[in-house]
Amino acid sequence: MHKAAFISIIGKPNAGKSTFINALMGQHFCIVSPKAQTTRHRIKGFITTDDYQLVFSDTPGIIAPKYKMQEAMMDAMKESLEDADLLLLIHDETEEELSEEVIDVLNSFKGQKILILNKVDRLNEQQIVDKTEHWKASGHFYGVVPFSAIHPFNKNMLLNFLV
Ligand SMILES: Nc1nc2c(ncn2[C@@H]2O[C@H](COP(=O)(O)OP(=O)(O)OP(=O)(O)O)[C@@H](O)[C@H]2O)c(=O)[nH]1
Ligand SMILES: [Mg+2]
Repeated sequence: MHKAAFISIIGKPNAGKSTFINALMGQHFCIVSPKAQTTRHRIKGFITTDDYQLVFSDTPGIIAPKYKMQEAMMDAMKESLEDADLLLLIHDETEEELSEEVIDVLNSFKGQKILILNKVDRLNEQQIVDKTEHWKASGHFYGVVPFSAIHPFNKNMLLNFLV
């Protein structure tokens, strides 16, 4: 059976959204930089196999907008959610809490939500287990997947999970 899904990638600035899409695509096409707010527009990535097609939409980092361009960036992010089947929140493992802005976006999305606990290359196994359990218990997400966008060893497992 051929499956297709639109997947919206959201998260705070610098969480690793663009690196994440690059990791899944296995080639570089998103802009990645250590400076926050690198992604200003929606960028799409496609993974097509005989069995499925996944379309990823990269989005600007979620912030409380302070000026016009940031408002436009947040509009672009919200627009990406309108046609999404699935939402992936890319979350930096060092962040203990979800920001108010992120929670608002999560609450506005009616489909399934998955938290990607990113940058776990900086953690030991016990820390990974503890943080994964913490986010599972938050009740916001259908699933929580520990990941490292720069060392994506479990990339195929993640793709299978998404499919
Ligand atoms: N250690 C580590 N660093 C990561 C990982 N993923 C991303 N980074 C780093 O985090 C920084 C931000 O990555 P981006 O992919 O540009 O982040 P973004 O969420 O797209 O940022 P904006 O587009 O600005 O919202 C870069 O310096 C990345 O190299 C990871 O899995 N582990
Ligand atoms: Mg980006």
